[in-house]
Amino acid sequence: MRSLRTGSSLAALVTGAALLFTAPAAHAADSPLRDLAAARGKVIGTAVTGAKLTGTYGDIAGSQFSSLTPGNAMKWGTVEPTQGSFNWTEADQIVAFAQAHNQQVRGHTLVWHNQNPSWLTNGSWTPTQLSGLLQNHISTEVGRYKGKIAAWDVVNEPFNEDGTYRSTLWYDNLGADYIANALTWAHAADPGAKLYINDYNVEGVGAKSTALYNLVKDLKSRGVPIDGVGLQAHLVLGQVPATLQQNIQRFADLGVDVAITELDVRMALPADSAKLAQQAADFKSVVAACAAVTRCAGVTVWGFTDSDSWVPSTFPGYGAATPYDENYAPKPAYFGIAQALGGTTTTPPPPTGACSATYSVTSQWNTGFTGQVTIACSGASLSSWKANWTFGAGQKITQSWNATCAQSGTAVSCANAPYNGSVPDGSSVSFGFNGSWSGSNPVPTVTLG
Ligand code: G2I
Repeated sequence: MRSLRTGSSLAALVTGAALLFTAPAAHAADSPLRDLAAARGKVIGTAVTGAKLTGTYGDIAGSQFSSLTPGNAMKWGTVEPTQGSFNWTEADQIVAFAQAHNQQVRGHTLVWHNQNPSWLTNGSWTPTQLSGLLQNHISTEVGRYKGKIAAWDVVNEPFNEDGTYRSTLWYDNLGADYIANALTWAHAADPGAKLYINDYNVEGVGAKSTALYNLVKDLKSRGVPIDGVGLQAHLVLGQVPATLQQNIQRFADLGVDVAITELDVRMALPADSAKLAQQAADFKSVVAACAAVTRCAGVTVWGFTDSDSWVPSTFPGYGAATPYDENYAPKPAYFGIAQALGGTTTTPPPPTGACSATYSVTSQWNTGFTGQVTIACSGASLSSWKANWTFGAGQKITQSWNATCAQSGTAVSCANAPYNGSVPDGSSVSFGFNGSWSGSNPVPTVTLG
């Protein structure tokens, strides 16, 4: 029973699962990732979308991670869409959520060539004006969150692949010193925040990471406030650079912190068990490389669920790049991270000879929510089904689809629709519902009958 009980600590956060026929070993992680990371003095973070921070997404973001990075909410184009007119709504929301969950915030990002407001990119500015705009932007944003941001990605993606400076609005008009100035202005606005330069394809030793290394060395020798480098780590399956740990170590030896800031590992779709196992090994080796170097502060994943990842829209045909699947079930990659942080649990074997039901809250608002139950069979099959559960906090089903649901008091029973009673071996069916809630909306355990 021990494995089932320890499994429930994670499962209760994520899903309610019930098994018919044979119970598989439910080797979910024994501790949340954030506790495993904290025990090693590391931070484990995720990029988030503010509007999604409710229901199961909010539960996982708040319980598994010790740091949040706003995926888009703090970018210049988001916070100042019209010159002088600010929208801090999503950024404030994420910072408040983080504080409520005792999490750090990684501010992202102040100086970049993407996602700038059109008034800025379409304007024609003298270098002096542009420099003034940048200083004002940094002072305003860093000042607003003074004391609330652990680390800022001050400058994002300044280099080309060959290690030369990228031609941008900033470099072309202000020269390379836009970087030193941005760091200096950020430090003035919040002397307590750690200030980073962040880039991609700088994970292994190479021309681009060496350019970053030389820049940091130069900045330090000039007394410019630079605390760390962010290695984004948008990786391709099976391609973790062999020199990752060595590269982290050389920055540490230079006297700066290192963070893995945007880890994901994309694969050609569809995913299969071999690819997911390779992905677990990749996540594990990246986290292990950070864990091995004292000055590596931690690892942030760029979205924790495949339903909230930039990959599929940017790389058509690729995806499944994060540690949780689209239904918020932890993937082998989740367990790879846990293992690298000293967790002792292993990847759960797929259920054998069983059909199981998994409940998740896919969205939630002030009085209502949408839920989904997926019934999956492996080594077994069903020709009809009923999913039953008890609502523990007064929730009421108001509408359902792909099943006929009845509620009597707290007891809910949903029977298959005429067209989806059959669940062959190796397949799954899902149904959805809307419900009302107040106070809390805990995830129930579903039994099949
Ligand atoms: O591109 C991946 C990341 C590379 N490093 C810097 C990160 O800031 C960057 O994040 C991504 C976001 O995850 C995406 O969500 O940056 C993209 C833009 O370069 C973001 O994509 C944008 C879409 O392009 C917009 O169409 C969309 O309106 O996200 C916006 C908000 O969903």
